Amino acid sequence: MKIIVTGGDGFCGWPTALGLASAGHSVLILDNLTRRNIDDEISSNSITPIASIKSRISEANKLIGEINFANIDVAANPLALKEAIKSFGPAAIVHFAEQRSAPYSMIGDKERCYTVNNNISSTHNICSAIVDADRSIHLVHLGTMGVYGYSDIFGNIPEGYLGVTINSTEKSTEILYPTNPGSIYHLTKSMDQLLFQFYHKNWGLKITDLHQGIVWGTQTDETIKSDLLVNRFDYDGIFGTVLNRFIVQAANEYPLTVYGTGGQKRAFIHISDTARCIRLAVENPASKNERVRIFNQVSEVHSVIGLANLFKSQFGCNINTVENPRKELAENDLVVDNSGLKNLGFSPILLSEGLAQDVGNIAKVFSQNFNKDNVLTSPKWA
Ligand code: USQ
Repeated sequence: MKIIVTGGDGFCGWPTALGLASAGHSVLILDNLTRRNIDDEISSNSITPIASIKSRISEANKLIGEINFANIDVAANPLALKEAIKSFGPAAIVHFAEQRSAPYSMIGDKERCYTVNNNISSTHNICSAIVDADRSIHLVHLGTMGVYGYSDIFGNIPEGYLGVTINSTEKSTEILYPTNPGSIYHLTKSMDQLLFQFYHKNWGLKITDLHQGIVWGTQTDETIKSDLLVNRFDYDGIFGTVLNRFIVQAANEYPLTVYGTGGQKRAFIHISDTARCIRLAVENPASKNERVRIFNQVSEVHSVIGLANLFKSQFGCNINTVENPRKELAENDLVVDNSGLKNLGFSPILLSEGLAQDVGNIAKVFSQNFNKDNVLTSPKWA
């Protein structure tokens, strides 16, 4: 199958693109390399040294499969996007081309505007281009669990749609789950959902929206094959996510940074499972008449303090409880339905299996790139 991966140079996009190529698909990555530029802007670095896109692509064609690249800004250049879609002729487009950091989106006016303009335009430009290019293209979008908020106010989190009974008619129906974003970034993913609903209603676009939890780990079966294919691994206070930060902190004997009480429960998924789930969604497309298909792309739920205590007992780490820079519930319960992807064959990697190995790898190979000045750099939500 021919597949376009927008944002295919990023943390989730790159291993996904490799996974699809390895499975025999022909992949075209569209990316403007903005994530690399943001590293310079915020004086941060991936702890793993990532190769240039040119080296990545050339090595991937030698070792993995058919994979090409075009430097296109999907948000700013809708004409180039449409031309690329028309000339490549994909059966599916996997859309990662969004600014994905909640803290980055809360730094200030410039970052709020960039996140909204970039994320909403990229999603809209892709939907609009599909209408003109070929309406049979299946769009697979990487959404986030954060669109739901993280409370149990409506019970367990369903897959996108909430069953309700209308007071005035006493009729039961399902509505798009009421969003409760906790950052400008999460707000853009909530807004994406309305774009999908409209493009599906009006033009019948086939869309799968994957509400993913927090990704951990860094390497997949493909990225591990060569230094030139290695995935990025963020640990800073802006792009590093909690479990990966704990992995890097443990490897560098840095006290684990628990925000607030650590009572926040979140859903997690390993990076290899991100790539596998996207492949499952692509190879089992939503049908034309189905509503926008929404799956929760998650493996397991942990509290932040639970993770910190696990690391403490396994690796003897110290825990540093710091003031929470975010406005979020101090504690929450979270139970998530992930039956959609499981019904397609998803069998999650759980934390205990890969954890020690990941910590060991980082400790051995990449520790010299750790800069402790980049750890407590989150902006405040206030
Ligand atoms: N946290 C800590 N210590 C840290 C870092 C974070 O206690 O050093 C806490 C935060 O306060 C928060 C939780 O850990 O309660 C998760 O924070 P995070 O930075 O790991 O994740 P988040 O900002 O929610 O965003 C990440 C990705 C985003 C994705 C989202 C999935 O950056 O792209 O959509 O995870 S989810 O969280 O399920 O919405």
